[in-house]
Amino acid sequence: MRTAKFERNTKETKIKVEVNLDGTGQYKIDTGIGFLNHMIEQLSHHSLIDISLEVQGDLHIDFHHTTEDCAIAIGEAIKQALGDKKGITRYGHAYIPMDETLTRVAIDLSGRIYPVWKCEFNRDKIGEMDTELFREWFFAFAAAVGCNLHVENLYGINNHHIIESCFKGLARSLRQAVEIDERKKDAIASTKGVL
Ligand SMILES: [Mn+2]
Repeated sequence: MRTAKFERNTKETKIKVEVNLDGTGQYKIDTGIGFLNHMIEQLSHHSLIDISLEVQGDLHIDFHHTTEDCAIAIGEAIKQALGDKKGITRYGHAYIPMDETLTRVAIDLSGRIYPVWKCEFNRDKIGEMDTELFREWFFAFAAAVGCNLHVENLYGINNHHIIESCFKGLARSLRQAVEIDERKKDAIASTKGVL
């Protein structure tokens, strides 16, 4: 089993996270932000990566530090669990419809950091969560994992659907990308020999 535990403590947030890449999508998520919990639960459920996440953040200031630091911690844990990345499929992509909304996500676990974010919201908040923070979450996640991550909402009306389809798209993309390729399980998926 490819697992990792990661702890991150700053004056802004205290975070404990555990992941199992070879899980079944079991989760226990407590960020202190209801809507963010809902999104990270989607990530676990649809990626089949078990995630346990406990966060004490400075929510009395705003949700920024907690949102960004959660993404850093989950990303770090996934990177650790991937180890030398031997045998992984490396690439993944997904088109996720949610009623009127369609979102495309593509990922390359290349070790290089390049987030592309093409999503717009026409509401400032979903639940208590500021919509501008989702971009921060995806950028921080891509940087921590070390990946190219392209997220584009192709069309959509409902802001809850738009962002939920982004998290589900990341989940399904990750599920493919971290999967061990049985035909190449002892090799690194790069002609360079390193990821
Ligand atoms: Mn929902």
